[in-house]
Amino acid sequence: MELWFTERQTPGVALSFQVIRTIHRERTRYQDLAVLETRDNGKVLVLDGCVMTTDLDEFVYHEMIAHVPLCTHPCPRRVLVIGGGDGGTVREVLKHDSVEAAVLAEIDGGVIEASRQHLPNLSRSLDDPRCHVMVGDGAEHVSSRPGEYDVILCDSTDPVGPGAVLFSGGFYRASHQSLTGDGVFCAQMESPFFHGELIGRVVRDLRRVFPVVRLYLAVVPTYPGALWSFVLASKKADPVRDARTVRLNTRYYTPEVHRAAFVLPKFVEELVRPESP
Ligand code: AG3
Repeated sequence: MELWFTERQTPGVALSFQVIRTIHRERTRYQDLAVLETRDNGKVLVLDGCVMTTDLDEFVYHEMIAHVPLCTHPCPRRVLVIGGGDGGTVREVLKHDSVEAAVLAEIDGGVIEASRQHLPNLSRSLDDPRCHVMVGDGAEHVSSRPGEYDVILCDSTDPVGPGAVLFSGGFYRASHQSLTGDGVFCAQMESPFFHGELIGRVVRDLRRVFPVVRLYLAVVPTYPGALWSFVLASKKADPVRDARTVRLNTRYYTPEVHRAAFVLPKFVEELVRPESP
């Protein structure tokens, strides 16, 4: 008998994985959490029925959410990761020698625990002496830490449930204040195919706060739409013109991919085009 897990990505689109076994399942304080062993994607972390990461393609997302902003900043020393309790983003952040501290602010301690137990490839980084794990509200954390971080990475879930506040104008203003003078902010921003309006709204909100705001893309086959977006907002450096070439052990990210990721297909470019006055 075959067992399948299906994510209903939209009311009319679904993606299914053949499941070998359920490794872990719990109701955390915040959400329904599952770690599945699948036939073709290896281990899959699922929160509230949504695929967060799979062994097969996690490197794309984690490398792109970390290295694009970290190579944009002239010298990132203090980095905050909001969400990201699986540890994949921190793992990539720590590949940068300049980084002295990677602070993880994850609201759901259950995600950190389950990842430590079942997803060591992602979570090992959380034991690095440069990593400081904090179970708590990332939005609250930035509001109380002015001028503290060089880079803030928002590795959130979809804009529903506990992650919704991380897509709000108030959070972007607080993040701006929590950054140093040449700080860089970056957030995962869903798929242009299904979240075009959200992308447009967030880019407009960020442009009210940051002088440089740009969207970039990567292909994550297990996320809705597969074409995934990230938004980068910066106080000074431009992510294309000023990107540093850093020698990194990666599988997706290269300096060429960094530049190419900012080349937007026309329908995506139209989502973020500033309205003419
Ligand atoms: N965070 C973004 C996952 C969004 C996927 N959405 C969905 N499957 N509906 C991933 C966290 C990985 N560290």
